[in-house]
Amino acid sequence: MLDFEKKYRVRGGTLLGGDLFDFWFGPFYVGFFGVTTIFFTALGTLLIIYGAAIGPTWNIWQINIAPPDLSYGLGMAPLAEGGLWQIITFCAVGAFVSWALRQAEISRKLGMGMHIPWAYSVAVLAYVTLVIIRPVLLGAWGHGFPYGIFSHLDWVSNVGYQYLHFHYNPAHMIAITFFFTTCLALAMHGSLILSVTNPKKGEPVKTSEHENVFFRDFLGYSIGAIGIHRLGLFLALSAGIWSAICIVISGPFWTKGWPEWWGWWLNLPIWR
Ligand code: UQ2
Repeated sequence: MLDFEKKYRVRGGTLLGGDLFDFWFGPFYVGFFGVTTIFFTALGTLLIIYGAAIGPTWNIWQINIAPPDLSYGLGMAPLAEGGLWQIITFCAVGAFVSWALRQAEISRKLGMGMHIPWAYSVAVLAYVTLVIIRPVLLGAWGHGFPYGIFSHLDWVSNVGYQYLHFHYNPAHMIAITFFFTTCLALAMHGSLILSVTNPKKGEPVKTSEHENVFFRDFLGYSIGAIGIHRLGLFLALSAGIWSAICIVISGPFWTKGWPEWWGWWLNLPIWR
């Protein structure tokens, strides 16, 4: 234990299990949700390995665990016919939700806000949208994506072509813009922090005043030390939320090609 850790290793703040799992394993907080995270992760991983073992290849790029055929609808399928995919998906969601709740328990212990579990939940939402929400709205688990390195890339490509040109999806455009802007903001922030903490040899580390002055000289505006973190969180969460939106509307809301959606613009009476 590092000397300052003693102060922060406090009892309580648990959501479930009371004091039962309120202890540490080495540097790791355990908690009820630490136990459930390990359980779902171990079971899911073993099922993936089993799925690979009954499959045709051990080539890491080609291993594929596919969802059931569309004909199974929202029912259960035999293990080798997509049933494994269904149980693995259940384990994944169980592990992700457990992880978010473990973050919430640790945040409560430390008297912090719930920003971290909520932010992580947005990433989980994007996954849940792909493998649960959209398949349920479309009426078949077979609409989920397959678990495999190349197979999931093929799925993305095929679903993209199903809508003729996915880049015309306006929510996809917004999501991409948020991903790129997140990268820009993190590049600006990371480079600024490394700059002030790595001065010339013999010079002292620079302060937040230097950070503000750099951007006021450079752009005429500084968003501030807390501001850049709020902006970064907003940009990153927006990227995840618009990703979930862009895929959930493809099929359940819009079944034609996305280029055609822009007909609303070309059909405006102003062009007549
Ligand atoms: C800043 C600031 C930081 C930063 C950064 C800025 C002292 C340590 C990167 C500059 C950020 C600006 C001007 C906003 C850019 C807007 C977008 C949409 C990318 O001012 O305060 O704190 O890290």
